[in-house]
Amino acid sequence: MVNDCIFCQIVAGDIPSKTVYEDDTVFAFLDVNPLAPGHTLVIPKDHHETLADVPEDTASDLFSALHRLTPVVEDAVDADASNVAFNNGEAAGQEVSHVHAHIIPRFDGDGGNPIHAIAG
Ligand code: DGP
Repeated sequence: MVNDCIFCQIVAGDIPSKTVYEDDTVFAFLDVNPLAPGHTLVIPKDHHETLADVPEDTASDLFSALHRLTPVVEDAVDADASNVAFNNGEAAGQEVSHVHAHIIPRFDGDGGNPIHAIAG
């Protein structure tokens, strides 16, 4: 755990969050500034800054969770599709330096592309 990392504190339960999913290595919770209903963040429990820093077995667990959670999140809010994206590094708009995937539900005709919004 990195003490000044918001997401490490969320995993530890020191900062409250709306938990969507949890297992031994992965944690998922609702984004505090949702771009759409159900906007979910999926993170490794261990602190790694970017995707390249994540050990391969953890990356596999992360992708497996994304694979399983994406349709669940879509169904929960009756979405038609979703954007699944990483802002991978500060220059790409990553504001929290604990690697995280966004699952952003999309609805027919909702317009725009939230990837532009999360990338800042
Ligand atoms: P990014 O720009 O990709 O680093 O996205 C960071 C996201 O994290 C942003 O959409 C807002 C979200 N976020 C930041 N702080 C908190 C928090 O304390 N709780 C929750 N649930 N989400 C947070």
